[in-house]
Amino acid sequence: RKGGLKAKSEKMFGLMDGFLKNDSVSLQKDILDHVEFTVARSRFNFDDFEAYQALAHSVRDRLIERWHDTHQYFKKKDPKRIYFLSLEFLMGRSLTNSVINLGIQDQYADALTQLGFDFEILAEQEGDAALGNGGLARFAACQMDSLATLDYPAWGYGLRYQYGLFRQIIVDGFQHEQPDFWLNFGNPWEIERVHVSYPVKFYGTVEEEVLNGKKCKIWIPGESVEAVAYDNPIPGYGTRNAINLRLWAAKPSDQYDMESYTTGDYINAIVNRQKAETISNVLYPDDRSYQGKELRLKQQYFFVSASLQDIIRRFKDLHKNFDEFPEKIALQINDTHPSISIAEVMRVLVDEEHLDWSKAWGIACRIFSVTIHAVQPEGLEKIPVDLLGSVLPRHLEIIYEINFRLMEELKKSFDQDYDRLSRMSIIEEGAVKSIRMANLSLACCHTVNGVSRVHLETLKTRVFKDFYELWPQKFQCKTNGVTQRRWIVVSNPSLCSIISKWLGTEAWIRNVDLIAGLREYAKDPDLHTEWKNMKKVNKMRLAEYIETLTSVKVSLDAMFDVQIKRIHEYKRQLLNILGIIHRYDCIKNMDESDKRRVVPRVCIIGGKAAPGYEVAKKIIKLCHAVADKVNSDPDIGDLLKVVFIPDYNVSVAELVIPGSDLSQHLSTAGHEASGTGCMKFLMNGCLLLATADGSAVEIAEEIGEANMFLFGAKVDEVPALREKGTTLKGSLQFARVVRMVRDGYFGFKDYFKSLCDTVEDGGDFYLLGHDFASYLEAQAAADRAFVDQEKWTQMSILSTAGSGKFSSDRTIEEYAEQSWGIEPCKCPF
Ligand code: NBY
Repeated sequence: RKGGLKAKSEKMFGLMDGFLKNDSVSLQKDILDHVEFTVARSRFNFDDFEAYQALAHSVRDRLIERWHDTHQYFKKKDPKRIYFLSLEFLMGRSLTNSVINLGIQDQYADALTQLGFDFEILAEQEGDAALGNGGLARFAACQMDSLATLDYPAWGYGLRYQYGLFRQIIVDGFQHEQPDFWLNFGNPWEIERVHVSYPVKFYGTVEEEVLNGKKCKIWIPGESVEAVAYDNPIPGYGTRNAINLRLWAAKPSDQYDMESYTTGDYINAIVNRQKAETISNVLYPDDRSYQGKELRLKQQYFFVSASLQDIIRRFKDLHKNFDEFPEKIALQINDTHPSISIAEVMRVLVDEEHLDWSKAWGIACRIFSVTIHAVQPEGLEKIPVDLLGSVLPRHLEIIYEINFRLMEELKKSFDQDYDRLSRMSIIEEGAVKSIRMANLSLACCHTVNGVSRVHLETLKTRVFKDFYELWPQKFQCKTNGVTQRRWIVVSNPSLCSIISKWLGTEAWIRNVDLIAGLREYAKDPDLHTEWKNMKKVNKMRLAEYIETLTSVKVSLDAMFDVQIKRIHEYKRQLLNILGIIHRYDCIKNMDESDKRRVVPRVCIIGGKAAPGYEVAKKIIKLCHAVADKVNSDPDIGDLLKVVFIPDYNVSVAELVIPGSDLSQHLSTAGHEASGTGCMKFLMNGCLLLATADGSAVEIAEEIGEANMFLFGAKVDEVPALREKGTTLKGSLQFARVVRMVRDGYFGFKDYFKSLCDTVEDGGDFYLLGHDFASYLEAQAAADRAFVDQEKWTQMSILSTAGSGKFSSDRTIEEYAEQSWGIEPCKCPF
């Protein structure tokens, strides 16, 4: 019977090819069908949102078609697969990206015009999928796009949060958080798989039993929750491949608590069942540090356990012997958040598949690799032993066993060096005994990746020094990248056309190295004209957006100077604001003739503060307080405007980045692991004003320091500067601007006091005072460069031309070759 099915499926495979037609008439009919039968509105009467929904469903059909074909093909070829586990994915919108990657944007635009709609207006109807916090999560999304485009047999696994990252609203200049109801109007980009579900167990006890004369441990769990799969097809560009991002949602288990039904407490039993769903309810909005919270641990184990059951089931469909596991499977853990998967793999192999410990450990060590995104030891996750022991008792035992063996091995090399042994131990002793998830990952993973060269160096010499000395071969640099599909083709179509025109090909969209070909034309006056027009149009769009949101009118002749990212002390938005205050103060003290020489600026800041991060929230308020004062000052006019863009997210970035002239990346050197925002600005020809930190160091190598504005202390100078303490810190200018805030020049004197204290009074851990003078010089250099528009445009072209290295395609090729050992598997057209 199976043989028959196979033959039949091969025949179907042939028939399916091109099953859905993509000419304008077919697309129009298709959209109208979806209006009528999916959205259930009359095809003679539907609004923009309903049109968007119908359009999205029509695109989804085409995604599903390719998705099916790709998975049939993967199954047939059975290549080694990469499974990418991440607790966060910041996908943003799907519509435009999908039609571009499918190669049918023009056809859809045409079909909609015929129906009396505008593609771009409908695209604006879509909300963001914001299942992540910041760089880590957006990088995961860029990697999925590259994996699909480069035809790798990849799966993403994550959690389908009911509420993504909070929406930021600003009331009187203060941040307030509101829930992100992103699923309220349905989500056409996912496919619910009610039949793909697995039980995930928690709590309970561990017992011993004897099996075939051998003592074994069995876990008797106390709670079971069902994980249901939601599949999100990810189309590659210029290929038929569409891979899968499978997100798990928690549902009450069918077998759960049958007891209470029979004892008569029917209502309570139903109510209690619903509690299971809380596991996938909400994303933790903190991107700084791990809090040992039970719900967070349950989220981690929930998605890990479901994913591994799914992966092992797929493996067992075709293979009997676990010896083949490492030849067929690579598991990538995105930061340590999914690292409980190491203990879970061991539990399954030892307790369920009855492999002996060393064989199981040998397999685990060959399949796992990890990428660390944190710089500070405080950013590394710890789970209190008591918590882990209660939620996952068997996993705690397994981790103890892993640690016991690790310590035995370490003793061979480091014998009596107890300090070192205790630093490397997976168990941290102390007031709260905890599990160090990073040490667990380091003990097991064959590769530990840093996200930029500077970052890897920090991992090797500081954070994981002991491990590096033992296993230097594990440590690798994989500098981050971003996808040029979303960050140029989708978000900056005019730039996309210019690049293709001047290179004479669209091939750079798949092979971004070609973009270096623009260098040849960096001085060409015709290219300059096109480039400046493109920038002007993008600035107009941004200016309209700013006016709609904030009622501030901005001049297109001004330099649009942008800092958009999560709000953090180390990212130093405060340095930016103090710089703005300085600029304001200077202009205030100028006579009219000096004023004429000022380069007008629009300073744009955007970003969310973690809800419990008081200092970050004060920075947002200060930004508004300064904006209020400056924007309403008649002495200033268009010379300076300050704007805070609320609710920064992926689609806001898509609008802001193409319209920026200058972007700021101000982290105290040594604190930004990589930074990926800077890469998006670079691709879009925005000049960078940055510290020599994270990926900015590598950007400077690619485009040359002369084409950007570098400033501030270097990574290796920072520790000594901190040592030196408060004396000699800062400049008179710095003291003056901080004093203005302290004295209440912008109001809210008491509220801002503690913020000022962070950079004065023996504080200033992030060295704002030290870097201020150098920052102002870099800003002055940017002003001078902007006056010479030809020079500026040339620098801008060279930025885009030098951005090739920062494509996530390059990053993924490095992972595929150096960490995962996988090959492309391209579904035939
Ligand atoms: O990862 C960021 C880094 O700060 C940035 O330099 C780098 O470019 C980017 C990609 O490698 N890290 C980041 O975004 N981290 C988080 O969002 C995050 C989220 C949750 C938790 C910790 C960090 N957590 O502990 O729950």
